Parts: sequence; structure tokens; C-alpha cells
Amino acid sequence: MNNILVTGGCGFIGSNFIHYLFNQSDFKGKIINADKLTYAGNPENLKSIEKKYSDSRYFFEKIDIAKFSEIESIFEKYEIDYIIHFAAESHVDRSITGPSEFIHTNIVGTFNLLELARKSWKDRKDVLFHHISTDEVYGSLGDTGYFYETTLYDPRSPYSASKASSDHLVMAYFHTYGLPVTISNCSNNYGPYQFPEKLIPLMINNMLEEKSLPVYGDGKNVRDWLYVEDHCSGIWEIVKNGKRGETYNIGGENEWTNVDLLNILCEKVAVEKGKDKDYYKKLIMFVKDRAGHDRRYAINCDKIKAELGWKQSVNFEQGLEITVKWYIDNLQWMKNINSGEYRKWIEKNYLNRQ
Ligand code: NAD
Ligand code: TDX
Repeated sequence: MNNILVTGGCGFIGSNFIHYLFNQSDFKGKIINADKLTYAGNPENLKSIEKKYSDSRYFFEKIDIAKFSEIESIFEKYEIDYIIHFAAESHVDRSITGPSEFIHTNIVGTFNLLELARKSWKDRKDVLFHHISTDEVYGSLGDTGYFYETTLYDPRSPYSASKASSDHLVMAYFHTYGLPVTISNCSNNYGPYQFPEKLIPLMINNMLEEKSLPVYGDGKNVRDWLYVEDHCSGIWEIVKNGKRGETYNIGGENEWTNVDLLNILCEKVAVEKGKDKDYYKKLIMFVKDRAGHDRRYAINCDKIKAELGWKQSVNFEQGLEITVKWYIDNLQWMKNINSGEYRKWIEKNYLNRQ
């Protein structure tokens, strides 16, 4: 395995994946990280990687995948063997207030990458385009049932519709052009480096600042939570051994209503901060529901377990404790985001040097 183009490597899951990959003894290659550095892209997540590997195995390129000529330049500059495609606009609430970027990045961006892969790889079979997708493409479940790889797509938000569209393009390139592809559809991730607009880091941040904890609607919406490193190990397993042209669901088999999860999270933060266990619960506030709020997601991930031997390794209690501790130990990371300082750092180190 030689050169891997990771898109969106400065985001939450992409940066965790790059850390994960450099820790794998079976990875000896190079990583080219192509990222536009939107509000969600934070190269601070990869500071230690830059320091250790940027002379020979890690290369950063500030690239907008929605611009064909920008991403084309990567294919001209590097020999790419694998593409692991994380880059996306990822926040459902933002897709409701401003869907346009979601269409550009998630749909046009994926199309651009597929086109370049097809043109530059020609008939190579030792290559792979792995597309990172979401369980949200399957729609919303009632109280029972699961999403399977065979479940029909039924996206409800501009975000999930854009991801569904990109998934279809990826499969179309497999069937039409024989491009070697795989897709993973994963449930809600949590862990270090997650932008504090998503439920878990937002709530930890608000507790630490003693701000209210806004729960949408009745708080009974259900999500299936997976520790981010377990997502990374699933992706790596698929890249190495997944059957080309196949989709694999990845999930935590770990369903929680938002309000139950938040109560536990309050207790975990209270323990870390030496407070009474119910201390932060008084901050919980029910607010207006998200438009089109999907009620329940639940993943069946038997296929990746049976075919590739993957399984989750971090249980929820453990994962939440690690996560809470990480945000408390990395307060400056959160402060840099909240104050906008991280953008100044990006301006100075990444935007002006191109
Ligand atoms: P994120 O928002 O934290 O990071 C996205 C990254 O993509 C950022 O670094 C951003 O700068 C980059 N990016 C955005 N637009 C770009 C463009 N036009 N060109 C180049 N780079 C661009 O997202 P995340 O939570 O890490 O999600 C990564 C992927 O995983 C996404 O495809 C998302 O749909 C999928 N996913 C996320 C979850 C989750 O729980 N977070 C679950 C399942 C699937
Ligand atoms: O302030 C909040 N209050 C609240 O009640 C926020 C930010 C969220 N919520 C609810 C909405 C959801 O039911 O918590 C749940 C989780 O919300 P998000 O963290 O926004 O995640 P979700 O909408 O489930 O989508 C996430 O998982 C699937 C990622 O953002 C997607 O990128 C991924 O595809």
C-alpha cells in the first residue's frame, strides 16, 4: 500500500483516522491530506503528525474538492493508490439553514473525485475509492427494526439527501466504469477532536461554561453511538479486505435517547470536575425541535462482523469517560475554536503559504 489520498483529514473523523493509520504496523505508505479548511477543518488536530511525518510520509494540501482544477492538481502532483473520502459538510442543522454548500461539497465534490480517479487510474485494479457515508441515508426508524445494507434509501434532510446522492454516484462508477469502490455507512461517532456543534462536545463545552444544555423536542430521539476509533478500524478493515462494489454498515449497537445520554454525560463531567453527580442536570433545557428531526437510527452491522471480523472495542461507559477527559484536558483546543483563534492560526500557517 503506497499513497493514500485522504480528503477532509482535518475534520473530526478524518483526523482521528490519520492518527489511527500512522499507528498501524501494516501501514507503511504516505498520506496526502486534501482539505479545504472550512470552519470544521482544524489542522491543530494533526500537529503531532505534521511534526513527526511531514518530511516524508504526511503531506497537507489545501484543496476544495468542489473545484475540479484544484483536486486535479493533486492527481498531477502525486501518484495516488487509494482514496479515502471523508470530506463533507457534515452538520444536519447547518444543512437546514444553508443547504447550498452541502450540494457543492458532498455531491459535486464526490463527483469530481470519482471522475479524476476514473481518468487517472484507467483499468488499474490494485486501487480503491472508499467513500465514508452515514446511516442517515436510510431515513428514520420507528420503535423497532434496524438499517441493513439492503434497506432502501429514504433521506430526510438536505445533509442526508446529499450523502445519499454521493453514495449513488460512487456505486454508479462501480457498475458503469468498473471503478474499484467500497462504501461504509456509519452511525453517530463521538470522541476527541469533534467540532463542538455536535451533541456530545457541545454539551461538554456548555457544562464546562455553565451554559444551558439545549435538547431538541422531547429528547426521545434515538441515536446509535460508536467511538470514533472503532469507526476508523472498520474503515481500515474494509480498505484492506472489503469486497469491491460492496457497502458495509458500521455501528455501535448502542442506542440511546438523547435525554438519557445527556443525563449520563452530566454525571461523567460532574465526576471529572469533582461536583455532585446531579450538578449539571439543572442546565438541561428543552428547546424547539429540529425541522424534520429523524426519530430513531439503529444499525445492523452483522455483515462487517461476519465478513471482515471487525467488532467494536470500546464500550460506551469507557468511551464517554475517555472523551470527557479528553475535552477537559484539551480546554485550549476548545477555547481556540470558541474564540476563533484557530482560524487566525490557519490564516497564518496554511492560507498565506500557498
Ligand atoms: P467534519 O465536519 O468534522 O469534517 C469535515 C472535513 O471536511 C473538514 O476538515 C472540512 O474542512 C473538510 N471539507 C469540507 N468541505 C470540503 C471541500 N469542499 N473540500 C475539501 N475539504 C472539505 O466531519 P466528520 O464528522 O469528520 O465527518 C467526516 C465524514 O464522515 C463525512 O463524510 C460525514 O458525512 C461522515 N460521517 C460522519 C458521522 C459523524 O457522526 N460525525 C457519522 C457517519 C458518517
Ligand atoms: O444541541 C443539540 N441538541 C440536540 O438535542 C444538538 C446539536 C443535537 N441534538 C440532537 C439531535 C440529534 O437527535 O442530538 C442528536 C445528535 O445530533 P447531532 O450531533 O447533530 O448528530 P446527528 O444529527 O445525529 O448527525 C450525526 O450523525 C450522523 C453527524 O452530525 C452526521 O454527520 C452523521 O452522518
